[in-house]
Amino acid sequence: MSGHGAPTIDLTTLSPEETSQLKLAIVAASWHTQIMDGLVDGALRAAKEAGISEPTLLRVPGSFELPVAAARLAPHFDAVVALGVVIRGGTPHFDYVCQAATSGLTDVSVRTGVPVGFGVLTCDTEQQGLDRAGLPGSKEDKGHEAVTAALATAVTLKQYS
Ligand code: DLZ
Repeated sequence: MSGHGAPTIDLTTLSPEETSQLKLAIVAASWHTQIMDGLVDGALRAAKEAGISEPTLLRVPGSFELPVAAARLAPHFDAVVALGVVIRGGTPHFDYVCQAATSGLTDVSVRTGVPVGFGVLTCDTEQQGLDRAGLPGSKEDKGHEAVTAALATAVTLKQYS
């Protein structure tokens, strides 16, 4: 999947009165530290730009644990963002972890009606993760993007709550 075609969602075009009132939780896995640090920094930067100074940040061991953490927090927040990095190895483990994280987070989002931003990188190589981590030299900033998408969705859905 290429990043080509992604929308430009500028948080400054959303009403700061609305976004700054949103309760945001970030759940973040811990594998692949350097890439994860970039994703978490990007997510916190996006939250700050939206006027959310202190989002809840919860760390879990791996991406497999993201859905249960998101499920526990979602009822208490307006938006949840899940961050993780899964890198393909020599066994089918990659597919199971990616599938569990993706379907689990989708289930949380649909079941609770709380937007869950998907900031889980599923990569063939470490370099692909570094390219998307929002680090100096990265081409993309997926932690920032995931927060922006979740907050924009939360603002859109708020009128139907
Ligand atoms: C076991 C495992 C492996 C091999 N690789 C990754 C990975 O690349 N990224 C990640 O977030 N987690 C990985 N894990 C850990 C699982 O997500 C999970 O934490 C363990 O299977 C324990 O439930």
